[in-house]
Amino acid sequence: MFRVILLLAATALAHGYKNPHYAPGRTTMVHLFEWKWDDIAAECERWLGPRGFGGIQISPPNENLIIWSHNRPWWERYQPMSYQLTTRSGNEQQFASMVRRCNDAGVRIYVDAIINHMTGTWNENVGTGGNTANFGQFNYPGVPFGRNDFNWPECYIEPSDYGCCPERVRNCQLSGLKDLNQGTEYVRQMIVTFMNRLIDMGVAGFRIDAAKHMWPGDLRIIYDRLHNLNTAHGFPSGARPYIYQEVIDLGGEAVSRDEYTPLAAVTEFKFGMELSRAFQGGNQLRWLANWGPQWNLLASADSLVFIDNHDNQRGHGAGGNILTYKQARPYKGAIAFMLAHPYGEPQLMSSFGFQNTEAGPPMDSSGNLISPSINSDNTCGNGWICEHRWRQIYQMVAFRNVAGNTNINDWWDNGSNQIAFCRGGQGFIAFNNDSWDLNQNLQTCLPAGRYCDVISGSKSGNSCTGKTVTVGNDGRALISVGANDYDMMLAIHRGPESSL
Ligand code: QV4
Ligand code: CA
Repeated sequence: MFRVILLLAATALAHGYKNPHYAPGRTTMVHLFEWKWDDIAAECERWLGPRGFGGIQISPPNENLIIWSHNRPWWERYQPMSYQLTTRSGNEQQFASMVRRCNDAGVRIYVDAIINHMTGTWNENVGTGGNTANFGQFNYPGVPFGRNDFNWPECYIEPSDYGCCPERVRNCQLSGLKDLNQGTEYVRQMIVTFMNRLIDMGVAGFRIDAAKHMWPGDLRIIYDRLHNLNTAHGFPSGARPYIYQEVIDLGGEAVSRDEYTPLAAVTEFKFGMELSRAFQGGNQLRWLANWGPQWNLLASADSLVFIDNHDNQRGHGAGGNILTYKQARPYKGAIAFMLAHPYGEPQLMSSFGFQNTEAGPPMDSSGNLISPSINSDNTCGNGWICEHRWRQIYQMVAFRNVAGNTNINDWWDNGSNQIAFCRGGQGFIAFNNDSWDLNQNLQTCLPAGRYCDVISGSKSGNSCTGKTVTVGNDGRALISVGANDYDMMLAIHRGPESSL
């Protein structure tokens, strides 16, 4: 009996960490990779808030090692020097002001928390906050951490360890990054203090970097010591932070995603891999009719999903052949499917352009980040891609908000790569990834009327700059997506962006 109660209590707690606590009517977060805090605050007010985005994953906010020997690569931010809030993205005061301004605009902030490790061993040893370290001594005075706070004896994770040896995956060094021992009270305290400071400043949750490399039992203790979200930032009282743990589990490893779902949400890497394959033509779209757990994906409520992330868009982490902004047409198709489908908690990637997979974000010769410029057509410049400002993508964020918690109904397919479905009576979408045109009279489930296809254009007064769809009294409409159309999908919904 007691055990049952304990289990129920643990489940209830885990459930608490799986709610992103978006403002009402919002559903989607975007990773603003390597953006500065001041720019994010402005983006919340001028774009993300008004367009209905739910939240932002930010780059790690705590001090990292400056790595000039690799010309300040993006990955230097995954080598912590301390928990002081000073990075190339900004200082503590700028961070606090960003969180306040974004929450006021209805947009939540989620922090990428690097708590598995500190830095590797380097010749350079100064951090973005001015702290130094003695790597040979495992000495990080900025925290402070010393030898006893790390796992001993020192060992390195070998590729073969992933198949056999959970204790090596958890207690050895990932890429030579000095591995903290979260089993010690002092280390937990430092981590919890860091995370609670962020919660008190108004953040809504965390991505737990390298969660696979930490013991679930230690993580549970850390999560349970976190404060409730700050009600002065508009969160309901008693709200637990949203936590999504980075566990790359494509099957066949000694550590499984299922060890982490009892604690909180988990990144579902199979999601982007399978959709990338399908939208590149490696699998027929009709098979997506049962998209979800039947594809061996996590339960929907456990799952943070995305097409690409900052690792696999450049060949780091696991899983090849991931669609990115570089294959714009199929990428937009996969993103539209993700946002139109009710499965999972979706996250968009917003990138800087790159050729070299190590290259850092746009910066000047002193290493200062260069802000994105905003063009008159809403796109970005100065080297920033801003996928979240592509019409086909932000319009689908609005589609998802309108679809709300409806299910899929009236699935249609042509037995190949033309598919269509409704979201209750709220929205309708069709895809054509075949080499011939789609011209069908389909059930849209929408009230009779005229709708603007938010993919090929947008509403302008009472007309549409793209395709107009006329829905009859029976809910049916002629749907056309040519094989050579600029985009492979058509989407209409009951929101103001689409109803004419
Ligand atoms: C090098 C050698 C090592 C050697 C070491 C000695 O490669 O063999 O032991 O020197 O010091 C960078 C360099 C890497 C270097 C390392 C240590 O690329 O060559 O080791 O620094 O100084 C990012 C990058 C890594 C980068 C790391 C730290 O992807 O290349 O390493 O940041 O700067 C697995 C994990 C998963 C992980 C994924 C990449 O299960 O958790 O690999 N994903 C997350 C993040 C990711 C980040 C980390 C984890 C580490 O998403 O961006 O790695 O925080 O799948
Ligand atoms: Ca570890």
